[in-house]
Order: sequence, then structure tokens, then C-alpha cells
Amino acid sequence: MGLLSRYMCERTQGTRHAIVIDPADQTPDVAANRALAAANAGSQMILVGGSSDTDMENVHATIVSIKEALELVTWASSQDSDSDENPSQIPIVLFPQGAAALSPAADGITFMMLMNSKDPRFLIGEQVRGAPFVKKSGIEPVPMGYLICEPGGKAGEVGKADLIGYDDHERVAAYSIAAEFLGFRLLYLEAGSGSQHPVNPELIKTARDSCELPIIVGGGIRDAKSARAAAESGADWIITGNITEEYDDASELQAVLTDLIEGIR
Ligand code: 1GP
Repeated sequence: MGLLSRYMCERTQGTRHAIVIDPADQTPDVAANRALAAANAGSQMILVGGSSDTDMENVHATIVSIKEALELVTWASSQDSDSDENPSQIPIVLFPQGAAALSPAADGITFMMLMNSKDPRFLIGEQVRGAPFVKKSGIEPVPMGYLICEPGGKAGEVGKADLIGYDDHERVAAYSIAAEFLGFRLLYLEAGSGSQHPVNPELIKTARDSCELPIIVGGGIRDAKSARAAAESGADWIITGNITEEYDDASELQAVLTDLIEGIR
């Protein structure tokens, strides 16, 4: 297992928080400021990707910009012996819509199968298309099962997902077991970015009880309360995207994320 897989799949660290930055929604500079605010608030990973309008160019520019900003802060904090911030340890990980939105500058990639897609493109097609690039660039692939639950949002539409129903415990359990049997290292339960409600916490519990895989949960989590509900149900990672884009002021964003992250610890 590579370094990034070990970092992402460690289950003994309690619930951790990551942000997802969509390069289609912001300039690389804005993305870097938001990533910095998240790092300072205690986020432990930056995912980069989106369901549409991302390409090699905007993904790469965004990752390079975030990387430079985090490195600069690392340098500054290394000059200050009292500081315990070390954002350089926060990995920047591709969370791609497909093989046409990758970058060699990332630390790794969630190499995923949208398990409940009805389209072979998202089950195996994009993976085959992107695998040579990942191999050549040397970025670490972290095998991940990706399951889209109701309401599903754009990710559900674009990915042609046969959505997991709000209360469909039987199906989520079966997929969780299959994800483990297929050798994935992580299982991501997605409600869709900007969704009206997050994944049902009871469904998270079922997934957690059905397999040994670390569980990532995202979509529609906009406050400390829903983040805590997901954490208490067994989520190892909580992902937020949209709330990151609601604040142009970095200190305001940092305060909101700090509150959310404290809620899941
Ligand atoms: C995207 O689940 C994440 O995969 C983020 O969702 O934008 O609703 O936080 P939100």
C-alpha cells in the first residue's frame, strides 16, 4: 500500500474533514485561497474535481496553484518554531469526472468505480482510458468504490446512477460488501453536490457495519450538525464542497470550517 492509501485509509484517526475544489467553479487563485483557509481550519485533504466542465488544463492549473500556496505557508510556518501548522502534509488528490480531467501534479487520485452507474463508461471505461496516464505520471491511485445515493444531484445525472434510495439498507449493504470483495480501499457515499439533504445517517451506519472499508461521505453537508450526524454514524471522512464556495472572505470561510471540523472531532 502506498503512502497516500495508508493516510486515507487509516481508520483509527477519528473522523477527518476534506474539501472538494471544483476547478470549473473558481479561478486557480481563488481555489488556492480557499484551500489555505481549509488547511488552517484543520482540513486534512484537498480533493480536486467536479461532475462537469473540468479538463486537463483547469484541473492542472488549480492543483499547481493550491500546491504553491500550501508550500508557501509551510515555509513560513517552518520559520516559526511555535507554529504547529503543517499544511504541506495535506495531500492534494484528484477526484475526477473522468480520464480527461487529470494532472501529474496531484499527490494521488481516487481511482474509482461508480458502482451503481448504468453506464459501462463509469464502471470501467474511463478507468481504462485514464490508467496509462496515472501510471506514467506516477501519482498514486487509491482504489475506491463510489456510490451515489438519493437525491444524487448532478453527479447522479452525469454518472447515470441507479440511485440508492434514502432507506435502502439492503442495497447499500450489498454494495459495501461487493466493494470490499472487489478490493477497493475506500467506499464513498455521495448524495450529490449541493443536495437538499445529505446521505441518510442510518445508511452510513449500515455501510459501516457491512464492510471493513473506511467510509467517505459527502454531498449536502453544510453545517456542523449534519457533519456530526455523519461522523457519529461512522463516516471516516466528511467532504464539503459547496460551503467552501459561499465565502469569498478567507477568514470567514476558515471560521465556518473550524466550527464544522470541531463538530466532528
Ligand atoms: C462532492 O460530495 C461532495 O462530491 C460535496 O458536496 O458540495 O454539497 O458539499 P457539497
